[in-house]
Amino acid sequence: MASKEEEARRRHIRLHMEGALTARDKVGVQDFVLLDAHTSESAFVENLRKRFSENLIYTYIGTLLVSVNPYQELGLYSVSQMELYQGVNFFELPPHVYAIADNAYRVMCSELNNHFILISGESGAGKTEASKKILQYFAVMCPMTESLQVARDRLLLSNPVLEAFGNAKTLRNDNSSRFGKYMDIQFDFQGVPVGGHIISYLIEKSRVVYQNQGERNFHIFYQLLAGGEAERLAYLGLERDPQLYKYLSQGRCAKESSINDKNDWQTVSNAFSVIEFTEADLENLFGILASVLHLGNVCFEEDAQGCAAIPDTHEIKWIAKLLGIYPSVLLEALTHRKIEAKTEEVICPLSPELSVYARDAMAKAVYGRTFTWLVSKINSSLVNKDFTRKTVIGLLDIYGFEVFDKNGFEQFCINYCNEKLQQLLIERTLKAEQAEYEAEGIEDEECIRPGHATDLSFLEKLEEKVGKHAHFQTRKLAGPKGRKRIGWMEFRLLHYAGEVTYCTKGFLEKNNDLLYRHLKEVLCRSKNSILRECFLVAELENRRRPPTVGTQFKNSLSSLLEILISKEPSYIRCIKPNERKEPSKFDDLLIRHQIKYLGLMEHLRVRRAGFAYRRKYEHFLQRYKSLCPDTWPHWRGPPAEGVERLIKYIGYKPEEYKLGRTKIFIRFPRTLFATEDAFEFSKHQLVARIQATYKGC
Ligand code: AOV
Ligand code: MG
Repeated sequence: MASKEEEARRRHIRLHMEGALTARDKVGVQDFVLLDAHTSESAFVENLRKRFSENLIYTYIGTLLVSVNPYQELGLYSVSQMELYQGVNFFELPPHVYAIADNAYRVMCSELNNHFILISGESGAGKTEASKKILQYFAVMCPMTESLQVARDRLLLSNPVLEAFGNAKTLRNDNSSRFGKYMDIQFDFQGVPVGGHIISYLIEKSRVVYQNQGERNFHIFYQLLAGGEAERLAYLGLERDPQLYKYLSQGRCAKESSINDKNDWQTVSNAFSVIEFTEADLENLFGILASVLHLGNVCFEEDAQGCAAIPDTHEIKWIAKLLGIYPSVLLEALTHRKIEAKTEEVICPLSPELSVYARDAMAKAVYGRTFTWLVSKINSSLVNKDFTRKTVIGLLDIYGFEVFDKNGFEQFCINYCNEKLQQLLIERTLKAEQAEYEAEGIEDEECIRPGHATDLSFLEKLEEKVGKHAHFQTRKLAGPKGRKRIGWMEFRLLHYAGEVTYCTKGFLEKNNDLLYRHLKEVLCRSKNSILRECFLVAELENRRRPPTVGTQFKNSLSSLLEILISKEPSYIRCIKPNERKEPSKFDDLLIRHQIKYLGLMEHLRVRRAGFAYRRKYEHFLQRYKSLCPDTWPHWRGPPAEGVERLIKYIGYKPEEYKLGRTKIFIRFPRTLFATEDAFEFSKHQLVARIQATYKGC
């Protein structure tokens, strides 16, 4: 870095440190560990509020980052900001999501291990935005070769494509992730990003056919209609107006002022070309989207025998054309069901209600599997076979905990997933703390015991209960006096993030996710090459029932936890400041509730009880060796001894630190701040100042 920039950086750091120590009354403290010893929840909220009102949305608890969604652009994410955070220790600059990214990256490079960054918080709290900022940080700041620029661009552009197909406007968030996403960013041994891999979790298929009032279908449908070229729409048989499509208009907010579908279409189209989608791929893909829209407009009537009939076959013809199937075959499959008797197949007509069910099941299956296809298509463009020795940083951005007036199977799965991740975090932070002290030979005198983690083993109870009671959806539970009573078809769960009452209507159906065999056969024979990859004939030959959606989801989450457990964690906890998606509005109650269920007070206590900061001897010595004549300019002996000599010289008191096997543990941040402060001054002033600092104490 040029010396001028270095100077500016140091000035920034100084200002900040002074700020951290003196101006806390105005802007709060940047690390909750710096608050007074017995911090109450109110003091915690107050600190967040002070910072939020100064547009300081980030605060640490040690190395965990708390982020409050500002709902406005604050100019925090420029390249010059990224440069500022490169290679800087946590406490040297104001908290930032870039510091988390940079720290994981540097540890990965020096220790050649794998990492993950877990971003959690409720719907609309800012998880997806944080994950995008982290990805951008790596894309801009990591070393790059010309040949790998394409890999980098594909990594970045996978985001708008997946968001278009997997995000939607909900009541909680205008860009709500309706699928879970785990993305590994792969680096070679020099720290160059060379490729990636994405795993998606349970896309909310039901949204394709039904949206609540005030919500929309997946963005891509509206983008295609708003931005698609006129010839493309004509080829697909589509009109521009989303109100014409039943699957797009039930939520009565197809046109949403905060969303620019036309612009987003441009971004997505550009991303498609960088991720190597051919024109044929796109034709097939949009053919599928259009056929879903046509399918939604297929209406059924009851004939004289009470069976379903399709009076207007206009839409059927479009679907048949776009999917490369015979209209008559599709028409029969939507209105009849094949039942296999011992030796023969019997074709039974469906009632209009069952035909609607079959139609919606087809739309959901087609969209859901196409989404999976899309993820694997992106993955194949992110594969880089030329690099074998890779380390990864995984980014986990999953749908946040959500509670609506009516909560169904989708909320049950989403909230279950959040529960699992919460449990992981609590166990990992508490246990990791304990394990590190043990590994470093440091006695744990205070209150950190892994037993605390089991306080949150609520999930096992939930699994036990739900698993054993096959008919739990019909349980009639009466709520205690004064609380909302639980209806006949409802059950209530006490989640870590609050109580949720679930309505079991549709649970079984969604869990079984049945697509009639007749329709499956039609889709297997489709000439649309994406569908042919999604619906394999082999599936028809397999007579065994596929596992339920719930079971599949549970299994995929178990594998996710295994992936995470093998990696070094970093945590970002996102907080939603208000329910109205408004800037500068700090809703105390709402925030207090999140602090509670995110376990932030617990986390702070653990951090406080232990040692706020820890550094490897080599790193500590490298940074501060200029503070002691014995270690400056070179220390030839073991780093641990060098550090001991150094801290004796500058006058650390015994209660301020502990020396482990490979690291120094510093109990109070102020010790580190003072050391860092000292580091700022010239050599001449140095000794006098340090001695004064510590003698005066
Ligand atoms: P989520 O991922 O946590 O919700 P998002 O990351 O989509 O939430 O954030 C919701 C909205 O808040 C974004 O669309 C932005 O308008 C705004 N926002 C979030 N973070 C920032 C930020 N750092 N700066 C400015 N605006 C921000 V969900 O996917 O619904 O669980 O399922
Ligand atoms: Mg999201």
